[in-house]
Amino acid sequence: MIKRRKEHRAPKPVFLLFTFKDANGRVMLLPLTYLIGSVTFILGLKMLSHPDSARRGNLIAAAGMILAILATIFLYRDDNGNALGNYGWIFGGLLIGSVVGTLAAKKVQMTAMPEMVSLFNGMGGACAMLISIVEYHHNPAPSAGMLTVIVLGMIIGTVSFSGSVIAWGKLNGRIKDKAIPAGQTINFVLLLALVVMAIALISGYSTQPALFYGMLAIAALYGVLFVMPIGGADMPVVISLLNSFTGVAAAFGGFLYNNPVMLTGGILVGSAGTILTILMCKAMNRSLKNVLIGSFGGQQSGTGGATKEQGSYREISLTDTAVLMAYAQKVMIIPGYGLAVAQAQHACHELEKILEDKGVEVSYGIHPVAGRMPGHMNVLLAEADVSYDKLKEMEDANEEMSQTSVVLVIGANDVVNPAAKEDPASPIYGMPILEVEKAEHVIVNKRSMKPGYAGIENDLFFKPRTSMLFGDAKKMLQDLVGELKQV
Ligand code: TAP
Repeated sequence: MIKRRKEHRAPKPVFLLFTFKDANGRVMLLPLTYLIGSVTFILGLKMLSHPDSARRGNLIAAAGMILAILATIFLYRDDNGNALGNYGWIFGGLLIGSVVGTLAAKKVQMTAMPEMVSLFNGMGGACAMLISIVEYHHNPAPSAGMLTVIVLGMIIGTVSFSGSVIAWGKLNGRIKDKAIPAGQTINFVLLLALVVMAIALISGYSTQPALFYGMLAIAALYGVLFVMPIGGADMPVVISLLNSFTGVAAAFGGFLYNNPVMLTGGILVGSAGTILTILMCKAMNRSLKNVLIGSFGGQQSGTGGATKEQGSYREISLTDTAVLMAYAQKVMIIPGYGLAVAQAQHACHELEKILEDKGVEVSYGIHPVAGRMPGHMNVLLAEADVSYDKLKEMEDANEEMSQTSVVLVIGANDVVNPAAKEDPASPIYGMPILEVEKAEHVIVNKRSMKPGYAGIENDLFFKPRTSMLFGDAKKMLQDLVGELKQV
């Protein structure tokens, strides 16, 4: 039987929750573990910003969270001194969640990581939604402040849940991009309805539960319609935005339960997600305003084929590539999604080492949205032990481009497409790119002339300094290393 709390305690100011002694001067362990949880979460987040420390940071933050969860389960006491109880339900849920999460994370391919992140993020939104529903029913006469927190947590959590599920479906191809006729107007009307209904409920104008559940349904619909038309190169922005929504919704949960670790975690996820959203917007040249009203370029993702007559392209052999690189002074490697698909990161590191043995200076030009998730290329190359110092951010890489003898583009397409600078009609126009065409020689490795994620053809392949080296990235790199051993 699930025990229910009959009465809700009045919310206390959050800063009081870190008080470590009770009225009798006894040390209270629970706030102490919350402080440890919060500190480890902040430390972990900080460590995630560098590939060398990221794995450790993740483990430290996870350990702190486990401590906070276990402490809540065993040390929490309500105002009447009662423990949480319901241990069967709690540990049943924990067990199922842990098994499903562990299996999913172990099984997932690197290329499917964004989908999984999106789905897990949606689960966070669903939790925030459920917390709000439960607390709505546990509080027969909530104050306006508490109702505001419940309603906001419910709306934001629900939008994040339904939006993330749609994003997950779109990333794995189950749901196609769909333009919604008058979508912006519909979204605006839905938002307006949510605001009016929230005011009616919070002000006490109406106390009907139907109003609460009506808002929940509208928020779910808004999440679907908000993400549905977004496609192509704009997807990462939406995912990080939904991530920040989940963080904010969780922070509202922290307010409800006077739980500082939930509040800290929620605020950190919310603010980190917002910062990432802004950075992504900048990297993809989308304004945040457009993101918020669900009005993106909405390009078809990876479905189109080359349509415009471009003229001819030049092919280069593996042997010529090896010679060109062996005698180059400076080589810059531009990794893209294809490198991840081919799992060619180790072969790429081999190429770097053999070139350096021949006295060639090697670096990597990293575009912020290369691949399919933020930091994708950094993670991939770190996995192959490529030194972090060799990775150049886009701006620095572009500065060096004109002094680079050979640029080797491996499985990258959109992030080196000059249409972003040159063609105002292009859907990716305005997106900053790696300006590889400024290098002395550009060699592009991919399997065919097919477009990349944005579904548009690439003028770079037809430029006079560009040569195409067709083939799977891993096989090409292994063969190239073999050739270089002969040079
Ligand atoms: P893409 O533009 O997607 O191009 C990847 C290229 O790799 C394709 O043209 C493909 O051509 C080639 N390829 C695939 N498998 C290969 C293999 N085994 N060996 C060699 N080449 C292979 O990638 P990008 O330049 O990295 O750009 C990323 C795109 O994804 C951007 O549009 C970005 O906005 C979008 N996006 C990014 C993110 C984040 S946060 N990074 C998330 C979602 C979407 P072939 O088929 O001819 O081989």
